[in-house]
Amino acid sequence: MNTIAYVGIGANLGDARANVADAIERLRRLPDCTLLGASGQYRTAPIDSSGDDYVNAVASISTTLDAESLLQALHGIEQAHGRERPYRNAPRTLDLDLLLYGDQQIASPTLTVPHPRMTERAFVLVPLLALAPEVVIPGRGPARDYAAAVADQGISLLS
Ligand code: PH2
Ligand code: MG
Ligand code: MG
Repeated sequence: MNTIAYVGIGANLGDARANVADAIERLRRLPDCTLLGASGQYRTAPIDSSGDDYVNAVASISTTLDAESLLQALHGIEQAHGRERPYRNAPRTLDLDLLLYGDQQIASPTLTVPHPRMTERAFVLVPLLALAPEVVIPGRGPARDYAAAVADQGISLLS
């Protein structure tokens, strides 16, 4: 069965724009996945994090992978970019977060979907709504209902 999943993409180390673009290409080539779309790239101020401004985007895929397998595939792409985790929310070459997996709500030791903080973050909501204005967050309702509350967070579309 095919499930539509949304992936949050972030980078603020190295050539962040190139890393985000490469991540989207790797998602396109991922086995058992079809890339449906990707937002533009946004420059965003770090939230609960340090270092340079981030580059963020969101991609949508259709996949036959289950959520845990998709998460492993996302970690593989992070590893290909030399992702290191010296401490929580450290600057990173590439971060891929599984935001939404169909209409499922998942709370396992390794995975929480919908992503628990996605409704509080413009760097997720703004690209997500650009890509999928009607998207509904399981258990929380339309994503657009949360946009006003994050309007004060710094974010700008890169050309
Ligand atoms: N990711 C975080 C923490 N803070 N801030 C921005 N602007 N963009 C991110 O992708 C980001 C963050 C944890 O993954
Ligand atoms: Mg993240
Ligand atoms: Mg992550």
